[in-house]
Amino acid sequence: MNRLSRSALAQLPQGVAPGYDPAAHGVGILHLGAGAFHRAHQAAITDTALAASGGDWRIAGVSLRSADLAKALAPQDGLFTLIERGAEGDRARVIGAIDRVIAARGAPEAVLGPMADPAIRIVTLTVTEKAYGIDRSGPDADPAHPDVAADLDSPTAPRGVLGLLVEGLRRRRAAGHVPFTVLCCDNLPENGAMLRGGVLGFARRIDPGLADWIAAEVAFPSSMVDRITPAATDATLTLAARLTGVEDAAAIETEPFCQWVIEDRFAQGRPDWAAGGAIFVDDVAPYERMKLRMLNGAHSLIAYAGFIAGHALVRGAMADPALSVLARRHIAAAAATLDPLPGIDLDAYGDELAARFANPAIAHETYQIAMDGSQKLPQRIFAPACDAQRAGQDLRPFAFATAAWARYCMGRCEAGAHYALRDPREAEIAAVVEAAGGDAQALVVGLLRLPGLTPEALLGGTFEAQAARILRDMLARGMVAAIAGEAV
Ligand code: CS2
Repeated sequence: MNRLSRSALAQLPQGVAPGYDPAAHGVGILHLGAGAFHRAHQAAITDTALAASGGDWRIAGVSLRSADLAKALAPQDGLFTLIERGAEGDRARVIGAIDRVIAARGAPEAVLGPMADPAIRIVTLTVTEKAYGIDRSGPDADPAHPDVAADLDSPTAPRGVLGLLVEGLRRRRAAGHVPFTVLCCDNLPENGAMLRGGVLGFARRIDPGLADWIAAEVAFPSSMVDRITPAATDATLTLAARLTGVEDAAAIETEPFCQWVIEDRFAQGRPDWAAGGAIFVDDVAPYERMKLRMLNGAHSLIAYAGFIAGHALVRGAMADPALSVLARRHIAAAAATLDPLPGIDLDAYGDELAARFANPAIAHETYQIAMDGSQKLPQRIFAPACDAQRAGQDLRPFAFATAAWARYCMGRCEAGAHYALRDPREAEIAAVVEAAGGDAQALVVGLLRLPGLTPEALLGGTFEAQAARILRDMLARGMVAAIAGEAV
């Protein structure tokens, strides 16, 4: 079987190849974090935009950690297969929007070169919540984050996100070029303002004049991104080969649903992303809140409660009647904390979420979503819990999700097997678990008091007491019984 590449495009089945000639379009976007999510979302939408309206808007991707993707895509001319898997079956398309992927680890110049090039008009990011090194209370750069600390010591050879952006912008300014627009596409609240705060805080520590220039000249629009994309497996590659007739070492699979809501503040233009379904609005924050609280909040509940109850996959957790009742209860409680959004029916959105979680074609691991809880719970669970408390609404769904996270933080299954927590605050969490010695109250109190984690308003009151009681029940009866008891 031939390997996917530009010369193999002609042999693809009807409708699978990009609807344009990739080689005819230059690169205008540098993307940090070229993982499966970016390729299923922004790259796919950019691909549609290029087919509809053209432009020099192809993407140079950057892998900050591993070189695997760069190696897989190089012989494929950046092409890869995206398989959309839904009730109507599987649909493959080859995406031509990525020009190449750069392996950045130990090679900052490979990223800083393109960043300094005025052809790059937008830098986009999906690097996960923990990679930024932002102190959210500012927002400011967090000098205790390992990448930020290393890059403040050596700002012209950075390895982290803030360091790379600031050095890239410094070079643009030094060369007299206009800066690129910075578009954050991670699941963080007010993600544009958050990243701006981190970048300015970093720049201010090394060069206040540069910080002032960035503050005045660089746009940081916010965006809300959504597409459930599990990690690819060997089965993904086999399916891609069956659907396209060519071999692809970088194929990925995703759900049919795709949403991108963006603030339209691009200093030097942008692709026609609306042609690919993106929505442009003046203020993304309410859309972000909806998605973070309803989708991601319920996802985290399902991940923690489901994982401990023995469900490896989200769809399996949704097939458990009691857990699916709790997922729907959570979605409804999250929706109740939101202001009405013009053009959006929150009930219908919630129903659609439950159906997406249950998609039988998508094998999304609860363990994958459970990762990095300390980075996710504030915007997914604690922020809506604060609003619910203020409005006198039921806190129990949020307390249940928090108790499930605390149970997960214990690091062992009910049968006794240990698993890795995979959280950047793992050492602090382990110390709290150790000190609590199996006492539910001590564990909840200790975890919620990790510095900077939980809003003051949630400490020492009903929310904390409820979470502790629920955790005690989970430990006494086991997660399956606790879920069943909660769902009646
Ligand atoms: C998930 C998200 O892993 C997680 O934490 O909740 O990656 C989720 O699948 C996406 O945000 C969906 O758009």
